[in-house]
Formats: sequence, structure tokens, C-alpha cells
Amino acid sequence: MNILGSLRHIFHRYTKKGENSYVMSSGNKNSRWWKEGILYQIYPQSFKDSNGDGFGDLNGVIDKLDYLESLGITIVWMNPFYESPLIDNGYDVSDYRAILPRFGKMQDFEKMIKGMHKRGIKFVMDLVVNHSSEEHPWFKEAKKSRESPFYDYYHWWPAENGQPPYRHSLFDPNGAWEYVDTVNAYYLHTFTKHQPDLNWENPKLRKEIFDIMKFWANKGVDGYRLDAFQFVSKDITWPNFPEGHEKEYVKWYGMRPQLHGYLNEMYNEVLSKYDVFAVAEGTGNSFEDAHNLVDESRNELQMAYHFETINLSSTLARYSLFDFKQAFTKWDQSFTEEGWLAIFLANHDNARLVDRFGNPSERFRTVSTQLLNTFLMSMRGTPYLYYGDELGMTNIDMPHISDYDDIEAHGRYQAALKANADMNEFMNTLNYNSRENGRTPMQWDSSDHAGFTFGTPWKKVNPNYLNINVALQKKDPKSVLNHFRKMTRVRKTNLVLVYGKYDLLLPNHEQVYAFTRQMNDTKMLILLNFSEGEVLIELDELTGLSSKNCVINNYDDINIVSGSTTLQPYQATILKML
Ligand code: TEU
Repeated sequence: MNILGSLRHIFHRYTKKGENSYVMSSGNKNSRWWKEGILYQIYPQSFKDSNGDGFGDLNGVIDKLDYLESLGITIVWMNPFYESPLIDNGYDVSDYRAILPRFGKMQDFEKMIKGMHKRGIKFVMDLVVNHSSEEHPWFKEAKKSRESPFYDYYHWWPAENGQPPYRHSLFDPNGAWEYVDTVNAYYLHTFTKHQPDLNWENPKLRKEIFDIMKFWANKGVDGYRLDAFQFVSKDITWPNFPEGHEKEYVKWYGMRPQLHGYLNEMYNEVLSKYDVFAVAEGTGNSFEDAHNLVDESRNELQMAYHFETINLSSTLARYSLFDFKQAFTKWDQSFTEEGWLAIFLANHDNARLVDRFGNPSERFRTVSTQLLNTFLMSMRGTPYLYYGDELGMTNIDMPHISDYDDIEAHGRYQAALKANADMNEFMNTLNYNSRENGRTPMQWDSSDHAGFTFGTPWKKVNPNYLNINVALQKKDPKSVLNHFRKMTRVRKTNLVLVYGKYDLLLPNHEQVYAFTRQMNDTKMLILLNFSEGEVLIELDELTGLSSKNCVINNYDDINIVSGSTTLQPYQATILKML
């Protein structure tokens, strides 16, 4: 950034500062509002339907602004609501400057973001620019002729060169090339064939994207979540990749060196000019890759999220707490000096938090969800919390392939058939880990369709809404919801949980995750019993502490006797040591 640019940047920071009371609150030169924020992800199509068409919309979110404020969250990231044929639920954009009418109008968006800002909540847009929809005018033009100015907005393999070198598609069992006869060429699609990959090597395309980002920044958005971004740059010499390479997908398809140049450009053109942050989906292959994306000195992105921890629970086999602790610890250790990460265990691409990392049984659902929410909000990194997890919403049972709407599920099913897989086993796994589990309508109350819609919901509501819903939990001081609200308060009033040094205790313990966070003369001890049994632990750190030191606890009490305590099933507590 030049001097003028940095002055503008500083000016902007300070003019916007007043809107958010905790900006720069730690007084540390590395402090940022997006580090101190608590992010809540809204899947708009399932959050709240205001007009009875069964599909969530922006006016529905407006109706729930006070609810969002009551949660204590400070940033909302919303999945795409752009114009789209909805082949991949909005991750196939046909107009980056328009809102799909089913979601609402531009005025609704403006009202929504204003309502958020008024409540001290920032807004993050999902930017889906690894690919567009095949319905985007750029692609419609591109496929008319090789002479079209839009042809080079996409990646093509001319058919006169023979068959294209195999490229693996994440969603299409037939691979990532699709033939178009009007241009006698194949186009590349990392996801479905309805999502052609944009050609980032073309400077004209990059300029278009930066203009789109400015368009939304000028509408007040405070951040961008860059969808599938590690894949945007391709090796356009199109070498052959060895057979089976796709098992190491990111290694072969991710983090091409040109990517950093493009991100520098994005930073100079857009990110440095507004008080915004950008978070990348994916961090490449190593800590070094991750640092190269987010370290401030690089002037690229501000945050990223890796998949190592969330992937621990992607199969039916129970994850080991040891691996879980190791993974979180090593990522933390690698980010003590520079760089910043998101902390998350759920999102719209995964099944429900409590099913994967907690215990969804009637007996332990509440406490185990409380434990996970305590954990997510006591780590270094910005917590990303997914709608419904503040209630302990669970997976929905979908035993048959016909129960699924999601194009990814159908792609996986076809791939399993093709590979002659055991289809019973496949369906059991899909039922457990399908991302559609995490997309059922929000459970507001005990009325029809959980109060999500007065029409017919696009997706069946989980029948357990009669027991798990906002209205019930509001009234119950021990609910997941009220604990969540307490925990957001604890996080916001204890910056040690944001910035403090993290130290793992009891590293080999198989049931308990214990660690401390320390900053200057403040220190917290976090104790989490990840098991359904009582567990006795002994820790020097407990000496001299009593239940009076608890800043949060999902049980009424904790009995500490000379350096030891027995944690109850899924007990989660934070004790102030200093
Ligand atoms: O996901 C990118 C991605 O890499 C996916 O393979 C993801 O890991 C998978 O969906 C997990 O089930 C992003 C979005 O988050 C996802 O919802 C979209 O479907 C995808 O991009 C295509 O835009």
C-alpha cells in the first residue's frame, strides 16, 4: 500500500470504529475486530421464511435480528443468496450483483445489513468465484464462440488436441471436463458440470471480481468468505497427473504459486481500501501454505480455515480425543506469532456438531453441545458457530437416497455405485455424514414446521423440533441456548480467551481436554470432559481454586479438593486462575 493508501486505511478504521465497541479494545497493535469477533453462520434458505414459500429469506433474517443480538454474536456470515439456478444451493452464481428473488430484494439486503450494524453485528458475504453458474451471462457468451471476449473467462481444452488430461471433479464422478460442441472444446469444472471454473489467470476476469467485491463493500459488507479459494489458480500447461493423484487432492489442485500474486492484487485493489477482512476456505498443504495466505506482512488474506480437525469425524468411526487435541494444539502452536485462523467444528458442508463431536442421545445432548460451544469459544482464533448449534440441533434420519436433495450426495452415490461399493454401508455413512443433515430448517418453536415457515418447507424439519427449539430453550436457564449466550459474554469480556497463550495440559488423557490461556496477568483454566463417565483429574493448576473461580460451568458445581476434581459427564468449565 502506498502512503496515501495507508492514510486512507487508517482514516477508514477510525471512522468506522465507533460502530463496534470492542474494536481495538485490547490495545495491542495486533488486535483486530475480526479477531475479537464471534461469528455465526446463517444458511439463509433454512433460517426463517417470512412469506410462506417454504424457503428462508432476508426478511426472515430481519425478523430475527433481535434474536441474533441476544446470542451475543458479533459477525454474521451468510451463505450465498445471489441470483442462481440453485443447482448447488446458491454456490452456482448467475449474477454476482443481484439477489435471488426468493431471498428478497436489494432493499431487503440493505435493511438487513443496516439492522445488523445497528446492533454491533458485522456482515460477511460468501464470495463464490472459483466458478460461476453455467447460467451466468459470461458463460453463456463464452460458449457461443472461441472469438467471444468471454471465452477466456473460463478454462477450455480445444477438442482438436484430443482428449483432455484427466482432471478430477469433487462432485462429478465423470471427471472435471465437459464438452461443448459450439466451440468444439471442453470446459473445466471442479464441482458439478453446472459450475464452470473461472479463469483467474485472465487479468480481465480478476478485475471483474474485484469490482464485484467493491460493489458489496460499498453496500457495507465487512468481510468475504472466499469459497474453494485454494483452487482458483490452475496449471494451464495442463500436464498429465499420475493415476490416483486425486487422493491427495489439495496437493495436485490447490495452492498454485500464482495464487499469491492474485491475492496481493485483491488486497491492493479491495481489501486494503475498506475496513474488511477475507477468510479463505482451505489452507493448502502445510502450515507454511497457511501462513503464506494469512500473515499480515504478506498483504493477502486475514484469516483461513483448515479442515484437519473437522475431518476427524467424517467417518462413522469415533474420533480419538487424543488426535483432536493434537490437531488443535499443533495448529495453535504454529500460529503463536503471526497469522490468524478460524476455529470451527461445523458448517453447511458437514453434518451436525453434536452428532459428530458430541453425544446426541437424549441424556447427553445438552451437556455435550454446551461443552463443544465452550471449547469453540475458548480457543485462540475466531470462533465460527453454525446456526442451530446454539440449540443442539441434531442430524435428521435420511436412510434412502431418495431422501436427499443435495447434488453432492447424489454425486457420491453415483461414484459409490461405479466403484461397486457396499451400498448399505455407503448409505449408513451418508446418513451420518451428509452435509444435508446440517441444512434442515431452524427450529424456532413448537408450532407447525418449527415456526420456520407457514408454508411447506423446502426441506423437512427435524421431527425432534418439539423438544429442541428456541422458544423452549429461552425459558430454561440450563438450556444449550442460555449457556451459549453466557459463553459469548465470557468470550467478549475476557480477551485472554481471544489472544492469550494456549498451553495444553494432560496431553495423553483420553477423556479430558484441559488447557490454560494466559495473557499478561490474567490466566484461565479450561476443563472439558469429552466422555459420558465421571473422570477424576489431578492438576497443579487446580490448587487453591474453588467453584467460586468458575466463569462458566455447564453443571451447578465443581468440587475441587486439594488439586483434584471429579468432572461430570461432558462437564465443561472455565476457571479464572489469575
Ligand atoms: O466447498 C468447497 C469444497 O471443497 C467442498 O468439497 C467441500 O469440502 C464439500 O462440499 C464438503 O461436503 C464449497 C462450499 O462450501 C460448498 O458448499 C459448495 O458446494 C462448493 O464450494 C462448491 O461451490
